[in-house]
Amino acid sequence: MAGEPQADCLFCKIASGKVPATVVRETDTTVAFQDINPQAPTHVLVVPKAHYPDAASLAAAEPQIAADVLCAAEEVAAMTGIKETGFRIVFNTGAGAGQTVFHAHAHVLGGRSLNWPPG
Ligand code: IU
Repeated sequence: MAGEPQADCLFCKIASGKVPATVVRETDTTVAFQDINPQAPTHVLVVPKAHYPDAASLAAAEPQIAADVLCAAEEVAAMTGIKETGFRIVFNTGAGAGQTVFHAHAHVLGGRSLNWPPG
């Protein structure tokens, strides 16, 4: 069924606590944890507990949970002090855009100057 946890999905396992991660925030529908390979002084991933392969399919199927992910990203930015200095929320969507883990996730990045356009 759409949104059900997938046994072979790393972020489903992190969201359910089966695989450890440094969790910084959790809500009924989302989990936020430190990226294992940070690209900025603050680099947190926000994932929905429901499994959708990318942010676009999440938004199409569950717009309220997509909004929850965005709100959680804002709260992570406030908690980590990057809201004041500027931060970026990134949803790599599809392998061609650099997505490597096919469970929807927001990257919350900040703590250094961020270039535009991204690479
Ligand atoms: P991407 O947008 O799918 O490329 O992002 C996947 C992110 O997941 C990437 O930044 C990885 O460093 C991160 N990650 C992680 O935090 N823990 C893991 O065990 C694995 C990937 I695999």
